[in-house]
Amino acid sequence: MSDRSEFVVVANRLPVDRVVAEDGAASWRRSPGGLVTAIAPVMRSREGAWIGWSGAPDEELEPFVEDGMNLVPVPLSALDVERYYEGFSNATLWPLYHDVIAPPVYERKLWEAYVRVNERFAEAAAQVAAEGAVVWVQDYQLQLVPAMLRKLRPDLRIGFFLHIPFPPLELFWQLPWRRQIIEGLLGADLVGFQRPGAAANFLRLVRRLLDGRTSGQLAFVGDRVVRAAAFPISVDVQELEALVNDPAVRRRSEEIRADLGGAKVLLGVDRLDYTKGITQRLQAFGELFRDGELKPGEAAFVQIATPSRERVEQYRLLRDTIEQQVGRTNGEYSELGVPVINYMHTSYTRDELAALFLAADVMVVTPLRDGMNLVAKEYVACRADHRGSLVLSEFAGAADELKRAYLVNPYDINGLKSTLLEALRAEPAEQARRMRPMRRRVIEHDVDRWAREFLSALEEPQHPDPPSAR
Ligand code: ADQ
Repeated sequence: MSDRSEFVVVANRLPVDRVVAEDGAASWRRSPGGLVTAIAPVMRSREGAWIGWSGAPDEELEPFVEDGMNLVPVPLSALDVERYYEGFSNATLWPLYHDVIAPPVYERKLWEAYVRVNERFAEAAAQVAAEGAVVWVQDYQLQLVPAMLRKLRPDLRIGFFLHIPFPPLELFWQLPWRRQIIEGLLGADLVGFQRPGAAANFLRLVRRLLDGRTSGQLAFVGDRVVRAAAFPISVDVQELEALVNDPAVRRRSEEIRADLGGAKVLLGVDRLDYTKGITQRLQAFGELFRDGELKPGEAAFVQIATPSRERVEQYRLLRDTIEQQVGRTNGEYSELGVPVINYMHTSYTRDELAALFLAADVMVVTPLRDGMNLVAKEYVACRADHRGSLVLSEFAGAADELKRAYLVNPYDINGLKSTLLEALRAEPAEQARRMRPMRRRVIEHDVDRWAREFLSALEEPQHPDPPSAR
């Protein structure tokens, strides 16, 4: 690998997962997901480097090349994982940035670990980046990196993208380290968010917390100008279209429908996370049987929940809650061999997911808060047949673009119930009328376009002069 790179991505995780073969031999495989797909071509054409953690604690690895990408591992000790990753990132920032759905944990030792690990990432980036290189920092785990890196390497062009929501001032104000986080982000030249409202929240904090000046999307920080704007992330439409055109995937989708005995299929696909509104949607669905609106065999819910953050207390509790709820609902309303909810706590391959999307009459995406939600866009990208209905929470970033979905407030269980019924009963013509414009949007704004637009905004020539001082 060449010494220094013109393009550097800094993310909590490397874009590869370790796979262990039956004979015990370990190798790397590119991680699934749009981010890697979108950035991989840029990495190759610019001989870029990707800085991130391997996923295993206490592991020191030398830089290596995989799938044409230069990978630079940053080690995390078991204590770092506990305090920086599970602690400050996932027990403090995650709930704070998602409307405090769960109470955030504010602990000084978690913050100290966050600072220490952010420094390590910034130092790694400073070593790898060539003179004047473009560095793109990803997500909430690394919000201090832009300022730390700028201090070490003022020559770099630094971008930051936040994949999760950015909270309003009234919530962000709780954070004991609120000032440091805003100053950390202001080290970037461009700070990207999923929604325009998030960028506005950030700029308001710059004014109120730092007494900074802003104008439109720009913040004026000393002699620098920082731009904050929305770049809604998307999916790899080509990959999904290829999957649903695969005869094996189509056959599998028929099989799934047959296994469910001809019932209408409602589908939920999420990481098992309290932000995703899984309990609310299952509650609403169960009540439709109680009310006699649905009968077993007429409609079946398939809920796939990927195991996630299982060492964080709130996630363990949520798993128990959902499993109890599924058990109770099935216990009350199922008939022999005809469960009303099919619940799978596991990760699926992309093929199997695509088959499920094709099999689903109603895709149910009801997060209480979500930066974007790619599942909603994946469903739309898979439905080239213009069939199926999408029920989508107003609190997902995707609702800004997928306006023809059945939009719901997931806290409103009665509203959710009537919307599920409406979506279930939609005629094919109505399904197509809604699906067509949503597909147009997703096809035109795919993940490639997202990466290109962010990077060209980052590389644009300098912004206008700051307005004169007040
Ligand atoms: P997540 O919270 O992880 O992402 P989401 O956007 O829905 O949420 O992405 C999940 C991805 O994992 C999707 O591609 C989905 O297909 C896949 N997935 C989910 N369950 C799966 C399963 N059981 N098996 C296999 N794959 C599964 C964060 C933010 C989002 C934002 C994204 C990207 O919280 O708001 O959209 O980053 O910026």
